[in-house]
Amino acid sequence: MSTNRTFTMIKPDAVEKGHIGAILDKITTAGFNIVSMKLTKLSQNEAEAFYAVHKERPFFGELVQFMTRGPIVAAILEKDNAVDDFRKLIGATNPAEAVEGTIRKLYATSVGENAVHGSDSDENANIEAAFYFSAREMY
Ligand code: FUP
Repeated sequence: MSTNRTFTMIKPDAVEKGHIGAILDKITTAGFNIVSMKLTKLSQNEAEAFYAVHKERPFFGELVQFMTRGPIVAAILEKDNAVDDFRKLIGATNPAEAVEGTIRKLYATSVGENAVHGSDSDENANIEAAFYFSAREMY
């Protein structure tokens, strides 16, 4: 996968509240092309594997419980400078610190239930995209 791609999830809190459409609109209006997308649900094992980097953190159990409580939308997005530009579009992990107009400022409720994920590097974007999508699902 080229380095102008990033990976995102619309998390269970935002899906439950009916924000899929509004969030996808923000994403495409900001100039990202959707090159892969699916509505899916993580199992306990899948959530633990996806967030393995956080497994020693005190919030790990809560994070896995949250991420498995309902469906998510997983997507690969394409744009110049995708990883950094998408992190700007979603805002800080804690919505209280997120800039006005960012997706987390608009739709997140707490540091845990923060509406969306965005990869933090090209390397992780590749790993995370491959977690959800086969090569033939990346358009
Ligand atoms: P981000 O890259 O902004 O998604 O944030 P991190 O990689 O630091 O954290 C990953 C996920 O862990 C966050 F989306 C939510 C969860 N988290 C908590 O629940 N509590 C914390 O104190 C920090 C992160």
